[in-house]
This record gives sequence, structure tokens and C-alpha cells, in this order.
Amino acid sequence: MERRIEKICVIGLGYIGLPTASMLANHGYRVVGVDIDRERVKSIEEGSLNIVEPGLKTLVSGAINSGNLKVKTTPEDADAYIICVPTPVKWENNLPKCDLSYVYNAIESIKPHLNDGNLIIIESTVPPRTTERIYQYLNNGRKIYMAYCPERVLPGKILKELVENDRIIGGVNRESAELAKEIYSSFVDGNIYITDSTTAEMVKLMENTYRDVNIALANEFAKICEEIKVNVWEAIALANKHPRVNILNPGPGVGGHCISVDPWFIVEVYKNAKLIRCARELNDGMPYYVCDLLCKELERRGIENAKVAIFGVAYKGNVEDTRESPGRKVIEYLLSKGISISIYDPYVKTFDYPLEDLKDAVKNADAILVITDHKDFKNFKEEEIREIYRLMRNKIVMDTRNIIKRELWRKVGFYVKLLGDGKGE
Ligand code: SAJ
Repeated sequence: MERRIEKICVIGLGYIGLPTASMLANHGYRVVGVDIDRERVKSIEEGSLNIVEPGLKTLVSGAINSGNLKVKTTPEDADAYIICVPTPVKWENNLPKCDLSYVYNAIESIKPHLNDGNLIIIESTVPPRTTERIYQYLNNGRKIYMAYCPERVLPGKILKELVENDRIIGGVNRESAELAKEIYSSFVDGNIYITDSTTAEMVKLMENTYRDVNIALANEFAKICEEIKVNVWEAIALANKHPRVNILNPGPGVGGHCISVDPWFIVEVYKNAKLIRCARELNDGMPYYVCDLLCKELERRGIENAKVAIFGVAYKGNVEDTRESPGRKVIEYLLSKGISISIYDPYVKTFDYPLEDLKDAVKNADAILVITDHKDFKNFKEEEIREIYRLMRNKIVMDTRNIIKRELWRKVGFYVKLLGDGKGE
């Protein structure tokens, strides 16, 4: 089939924009990747990415070497524009609101380049009706096409999921959706479903809200199990044996740039979304809850001037991403209580607090607080645990992820506390 679109401008070269731009370039499109951050553009050109994602480096260098991908700081004329900029949450009068300023700036930057027949796709997560409103604004006197196509990839598996996942395309009209489908069909192996733009916006928010509410339920179960002396992990595993039950895992809170943020965009358009708000607040409170559990243990033992070694500040296992990480709240809270901290995270390279290697982090520590489910924490060998034991002042480990080999740590001599295990085996 002859392509109606040949040249595409991708605005925003982050976790989604860069892989998407490279993928399109590797599938024969002429792609201009645009990012306002000059440093980022330079590092992409030089092949040194500041994003750690399996296979991405090869994909990007392939795209650049083929001549199909160029990166710069300003957009240029193209047949289609794909917007992949962040949409953080901001607070106004105690109410959450989607910060659309990056999206609006992106729209303004492409506006002078727009011609009749051009297609604009928004991939950033936005509150319902945003695409329609932008379309009304841009279509004034022009004939453009517009669609909302949410990304649904999982950090750590972005390249695989970009190709394999099903895709939802919401057009402001049928022609827009069909035109957007032409682009995604070039590299997506999954099914492509077409709908209207507002439904597509809601679908994206519902997917992530479903996970957030499910995790909140798991966290509430964990708190209850602490009280009634049940092991929540065992109880969830058994409940999930039911063919129609699938409870997620409790933990120290929900991080990342999606699940901890997107539910607020529903609350923004529907203030009465009580369940969604409550789940958000419950998950946001988890970092403090786990700290309080640990503090109780420190107090019980009369440990003063405590030092806690925090294991993991990435928002989840095996990634270097620290956006909205529960670890940050844990650090701030412990520091506010006069507890000194050290941080060990084998994945994270830069962070707002100093990172240390394993030995320095545990030296003279009273407790280890495991926040992230990195596989490295599961794989500690007995000799390594013995070395950690030797270096620490008091021998407490609190695991908020059910990730460490508790039996091995106990065998070495540690007191191990698992979040949600009221039985305290
Ligand atoms: N978490 C728990 N318990 C669980 C699962 C996760 O506490 O049982 C925590 C994680 O540790 C993390 C947070 O929740 O802090 C979110 O992690 P996640 O793996 O659920 O999701 P993300 O934010 O890495 O990526 C999600 C993905 N959505 C789903 O898995 C439904 C991805 O497909 C989306 O593309 C992405 O959000 C997004 O961009 O919206």
C-alpha cells in the first residue's frame, strides 16, 4: 500500500519518543526527532543515551546511521507530528491537575509548520477531551487530522512491547484514525483497535487506574494482615488460585510516571471519583507506613541515632528510573525523624541523594530497608550476606517487596521483617 505519510516529526525524545522515532526510522519513514533539551539531542547524536533500556542503543544508532533519523531542538515541516512529552500532575488549591504545559508548548512549536492534510498524534497521557479541544483550536481555518494513541509499553521491555502490544487509536474522526493506523501498522504486530479520541484517552487512564486501585487493595490487605497476624503474601497467593481473582502485590508505594499520576487525571474531570482518590491516597501513604513499621522495631530495641541503609531507590525492580519513587519519600521521612540514611541501588546512576556501594551503605547501619524489588537483592549469596552482617551495627532487615531470601538472612543471624507478615515467621 502506498504511504500517504512519509515524513514524521516526533516531539519529545524521552522513554517513549526516542524508541518510537527510531522504530519509525527503521521502518522506512524519514523522521525528525525533536527535544528542547540541547544536551539530550547532542548525546543522542553521539550515541550516548541517558536512558537505560535493553536494545535501545542499537535501535537508535541503526536509525541514525540509516540516515532516516535526525535529531534537533526545533520541529520542521512534516506530514505527521507525534507528541510524546511528559504530562506531570500539579497541585492547585489542594486539587490535582494535569500539567499540560509541555503538550501546549509542543503544539505551539509545530503550529507554524502545519499544512492542510497533516496529522497530529498525541501519545502523552492526558485528561479526557484534551485531544478534541486541541483539534478545535488547530483546525480553525485548516484541514488537519488528529488522533490520540496512548502508549502502553512497560519500562524495561519497551522495544518488545512497542511491537507486540495491541494499540488503541482514537481519531477525532474516522479519517484521522485511519491515517494514524497507517503509521502504527508499519511496526506494530499486535491488533490495532480504532475508536474516538476521548474514549482512547479514557481507556489509557482506566488501565492505569485499575492497577493503582488493585495495588491499593493489596496494600490495605497488608495493613490488615499486620494487625490480625496473617501473612498477606501467602493469603494473596492463595486467593489468586481462584480462577477469577488477581490481586497485585503490596509494597512501599506506587511510583513511576504513569500509575501514580494518571488516576488523578480522572479525579480532575470527575471530582466525585471517591474510590480512585482513596486508592491514590492509600498508596501515597505507604512509604510512611513502612517507615513507621521500621521505626517501631528500632524503638523496641532501644536503638538511638539509628542509621538505615535503603536498598533501592528506583521506582520498581531492575530499572534505573527513579521518577515518583517511593524511595524518595522514605528518605525524606526518615531524615525528618533524625535517622541517618545511606542508599544502595545497583541500577541507579544519578539521584538527588548520594549513592554508595554496598559495603559503604551497610557499614555501621542498624537496619536495611528494601524498597525496590531488584533481582540483585534476591540473588545475594550466603557469603555476601555474612559480609553485610559483619559490617552492620544492628542486624535488622525489613523487606517491603517479598524479594530477599528470608531464610538465608535469618540463618546468617538477621532479624527479618516482611511487610504485611503479621505472623512474623
Ligand atoms: N507495584 C506494586 N505492586 C504490584 C505492581 C506494581 O506496588 O503488584 C508498583 C511498582 O513497584 C511501581 C508501580 O507500582 O512502583 C508501577 O509499576 P508497574 O510495573 O505496575 O507499571 P509502570 O508504571 O512501570 O508501567 C505501567 C504499565 N502498565 C501496566 O502494566 C498496566 C505500562 O504498560 C504502561 O505503559 C505504563 O504504566 C504507562 O506508560 O502508563
